[in-house]
Amino acid sequence: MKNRNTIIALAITSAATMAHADIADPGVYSPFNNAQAKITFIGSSAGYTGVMNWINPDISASVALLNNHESAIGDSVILPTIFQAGERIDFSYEVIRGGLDLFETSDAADWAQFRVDASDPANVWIGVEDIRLPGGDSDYNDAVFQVSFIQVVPTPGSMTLMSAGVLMVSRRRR
Ligand SMILES: [Ca+2]
Ligand SMILES: [Ca+2]
Repeated sequence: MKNRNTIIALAITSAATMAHADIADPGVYSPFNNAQAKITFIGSSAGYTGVMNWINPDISASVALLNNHESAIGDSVILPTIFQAGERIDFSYEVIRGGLDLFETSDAADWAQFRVDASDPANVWIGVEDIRLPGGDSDYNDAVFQVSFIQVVPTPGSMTLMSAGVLMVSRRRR
């Protein structure tokens, strides 16, 4: 419990720091080839309820990932796609209870709702302001997520399955 409180405090401090940044493109980019992206819920201090979605360009649709009031801190989702270095990932945040709204990192008109800290490109933080500016209080802690990139073996699906099999075998031996 102490750890969780520390994480929330860090999330809120970090988001507050980010609030002073200028409006910038909140796009997240893979720093690696053959990377998986894991989205982790860091914390929330908000009255409204919202859902973080991944905008999947392959199907032009949003995929719900995490909820700022229902997800537990540390809950994570791995996106079902392998990203190449420099490939952009966009998200949307939909407020589903409170001041209903939808914010997309792919829409410049919504960029002010997001603050991104990519100082560690393999562990990017996204803070959301869930009330459309200038109405919102710009605390950017209404929902905070981390996007972690993990390099995977650069092989076709069969090889990935094989390596997974090897991993299972080695675990059984223990
Ligand atoms: Ca706010
Ligand atoms: Ca807040």
